[in-house]
Amino acid sequence: MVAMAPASVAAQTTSTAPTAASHVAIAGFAYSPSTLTVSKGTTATWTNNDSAPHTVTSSGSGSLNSPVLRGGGSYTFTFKTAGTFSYYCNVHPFMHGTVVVK
Ligand SMILES: [Cu+2]
Repeated sequence: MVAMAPASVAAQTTSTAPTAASHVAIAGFAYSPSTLTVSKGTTATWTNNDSAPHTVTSSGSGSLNSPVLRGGGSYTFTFKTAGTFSYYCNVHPFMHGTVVVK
């Protein structure tokens, strides 16, 4: 007879990255949240809740480059590299947002 060792059940640790909302609402001529923090590989979605058109356009050399989003329109982008990415609205350059990818 071979004694069977009890199987040890490893405690499952679910890594909880700070709940990274991956959605940005565009409303009232502002991005909300204005700073979105996500983990690498996250697909973020912007949805324009205004009736005015908006864009999601990288400042500098970033890759965000949405078409003009009409009311109800949305844009998605998958962040594959870590970093801090600033963007603005091409129609209303006073609108600014940032995505921090960890
Ligand atoms: Cu705009």
